Amino acid sequence: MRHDWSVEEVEGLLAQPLLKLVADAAAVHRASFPDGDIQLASLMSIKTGGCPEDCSYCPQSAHFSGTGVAKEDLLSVETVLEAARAAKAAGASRFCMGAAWRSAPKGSPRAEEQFNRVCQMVEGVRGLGMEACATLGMITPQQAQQLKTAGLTAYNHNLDTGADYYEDIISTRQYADRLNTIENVRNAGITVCCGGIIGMGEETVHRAQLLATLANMTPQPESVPINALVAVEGTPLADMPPVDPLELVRMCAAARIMMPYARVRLSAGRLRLSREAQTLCFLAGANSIFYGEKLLTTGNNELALDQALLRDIGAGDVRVLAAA
Ligand code: SAM
Ligand code: DTB
Ligand code: SF4
Repeated sequence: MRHDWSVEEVEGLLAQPLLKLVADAAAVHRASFPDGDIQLASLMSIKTGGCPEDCSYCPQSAHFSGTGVAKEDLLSVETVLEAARAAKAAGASRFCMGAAWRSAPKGSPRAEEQFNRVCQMVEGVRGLGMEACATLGMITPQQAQQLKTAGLTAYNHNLDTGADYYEDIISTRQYADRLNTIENVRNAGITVCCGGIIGMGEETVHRAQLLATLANMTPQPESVPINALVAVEGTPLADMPPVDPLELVRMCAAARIMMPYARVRLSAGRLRLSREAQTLCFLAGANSIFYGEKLLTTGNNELALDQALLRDIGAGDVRVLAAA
């Protein structure tokens, strides 16, 4: 495992002939994940819309009107646990909870109640025997510790793109803010889930910067979500052309080669991929998906179709899928 990737080197990796890139990635994948299982992670928006950040890709930002996403309150613990039980019954092993916050609530009695409620959700999900992940925006070292105490398995905080393209996408926070929260998560002993998005108009060099930043972290993130932009009407990126699925294959392959032991998650944008394109991503080293018919506010692949695909390629826990 290396932590000294240069951006030029990663650009070279991404530009390799596709079949060589995929073959190299598949070899790394087989060596570090001999079982070849695919993790099923279920995602739920526990607090939707009205976010003060201006991330250009996001339908939940309060800066963009007309995305069709209304601001809602934090859900109740019971509503979330009901969804977690259903996700478990369908075969998911990880339950991820997302909130449209700039930072996790703190500093007032109402904020404390909300944060404690999230901790109760985490405890409840762990009580079901599932892994629990949360993505709540920026968190302090103390909040990270509280989440750890509640049993949180992983915290998701994406870098989204390369440092040089970041300010083209988000103006309300800086790359350094992201890195700071990731450090707080790491120091609390929670595993790090950190990845990005392609298809936002970035160049290959920005993708290479993102991958180099992730792989050069010590330790590397335990999960790396690779998202393809879901272009939502009303957001500044609404008119971006869809990414070529083969670009996603390249990102998965490079992530796998650079981060041999990470769960590389084929994340948003999977709805647009054929079964064959998804299979190529799995061959290239992706070994986790968001499983469930909704991401946060947009749609995701049908459960029955995912179950059929996993059966047909012989991945996933067939007994769990058969029972679902
Ligand atoms: N507000 C928190 C934050 O930004 O960290 C947590 C929720 S936020 C929706 C989680 C991640 O979802 C973002 O960092 C981004 O990578 C991804 N995301 C959001 N909207 C997306 C879109 N339209 N297409 C692809 N990925 C998206
Ligand atoms: C991640 O990397 N992708 C997920 C999860 N982590 C939180 C979110 C995707 C959101 C897609 C747009 C939506 O449904 O709102
Ligand atoms: Fe808010 Fe997260 Fe959406 Fe950015 S990505 S606007 S921080 S919910």
